[in-house]
Amino acid sequence: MTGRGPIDIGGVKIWKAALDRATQERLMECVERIAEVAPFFHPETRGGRKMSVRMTSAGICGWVSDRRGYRYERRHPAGMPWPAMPTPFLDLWDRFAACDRAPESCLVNHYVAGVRMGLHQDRDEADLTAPVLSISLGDDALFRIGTLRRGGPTRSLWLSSGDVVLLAGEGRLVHHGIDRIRPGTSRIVPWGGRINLTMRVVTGGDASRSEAEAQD
Ligand code: MD6
Ligand code: FE
Repeated sequence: MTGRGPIDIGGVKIWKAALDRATQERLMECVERIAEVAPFFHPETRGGRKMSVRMTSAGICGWVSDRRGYRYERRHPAGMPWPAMPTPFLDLWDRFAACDRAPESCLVNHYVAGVRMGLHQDRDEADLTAPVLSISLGDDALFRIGTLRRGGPTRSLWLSSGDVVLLAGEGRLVHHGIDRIRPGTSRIVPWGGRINLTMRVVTGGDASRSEAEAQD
């Protein structure tokens, strides 16, 4: 059940309170298991600054950033492969993403007080027609949604634990970011703060799929 229909802001779909407490706890257990295998790290920007958000990933590839820039990699910066995409994550993709391709990566972001994520587009994936699905767990976060154009008008709304956001179709390349979290507003995350999961298809569409099939 997805409850009421989603809110639509500039093509970004938001389902408030879409996940019940038991589901949120199950997802959080998956995150804890991911972090045991592939510990959270502070990615570095190309300029050599550490990002304030901590990250890790699950799936066949994970998002990394360092002085060489950002990209998807098959391994964690410490060298281990990323843990497999947990089944409960795949279930959410099936429920919300309306995409015939499976997600190949789930980026796990951890926010604590003072951490923000600047306005950005998600465009490091080869197939920009595939959606990005985002799940919020833990403390409330002020989510800012802009337009396709940088510097356009923005609208903000609070995301809470159990909210689901989909960037698809005309909303896929909309600028968005997190201005701040409201610490202590949830107890779902055992370390405190907020966890955001973003699931994506990373590789190209039909061409790379038939290539992969040809190698089977
Ligand atoms: C966050 N979210 O909620 C940041 N990206 O912490 C994102 O950057 C995001 O919510 C792609 C699709 C949905 C998102
Ligand atoms: Fe994003």
